[in-house]
Amino acid sequence: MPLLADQINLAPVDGELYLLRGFYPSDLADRYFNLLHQSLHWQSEQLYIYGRWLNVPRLIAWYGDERAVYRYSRVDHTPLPWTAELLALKTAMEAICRQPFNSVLANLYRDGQDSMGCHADDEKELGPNPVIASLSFGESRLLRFRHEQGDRLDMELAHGDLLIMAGALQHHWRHEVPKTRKNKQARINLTFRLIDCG
Ligand SMILES: O=C(O)CCC(=O)C(=O)O
Ligand SMILES: [Mn+2]
Repeated sequence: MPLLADQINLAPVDGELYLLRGFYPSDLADRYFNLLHQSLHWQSEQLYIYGRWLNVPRLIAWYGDERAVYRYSRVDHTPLPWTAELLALKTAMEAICRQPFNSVLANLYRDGQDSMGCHADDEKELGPNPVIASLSFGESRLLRFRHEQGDRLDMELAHGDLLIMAGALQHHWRHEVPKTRKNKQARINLTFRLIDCG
């Protein structure tokens, strides 16, 4: 059964992808962008990839329930306690997705040289078919999906947009935010997740 019956599923095969453009109108999205930009505990991070520690090309911050520790690339990510704004956004995401979330990864892309490599959100603590609610604030950036058979799906995520990934998407599609030579200002993306704390 589709997660959002009143939305078109944009994934042509093997998963569910719903894009709600302007979910937050621009004045409210401006407020969220400014609050999050100023108040989140942005950190640069190193990941162990192909036998080397590399700097991640963006800033990140993890927030969530105390027990919702998320492990990837050999690093345990212990969440900071929810802020008032993140809690308000989480509640809104839970209402639209009709399921709880217990953590959020915040990404800050400072300019067009900040990026996220191709990956699937398929860590086992997210469960087999995770629902992930992804909010974008600030500058627009391209999110590119790549199907295992070669199909490509590009979407420009803009200020206030909400993207929901669900169903089998993470098994068959990977996604990335490529670097760009275009002049880009800062963008914040929040991905709300439900982590199985065991
Ligand atoms: O910045 C985005 O739109 C994507 C973020 C993402 O894929 C992630 O946090 O796992
Ligand atoms: Mn992702």
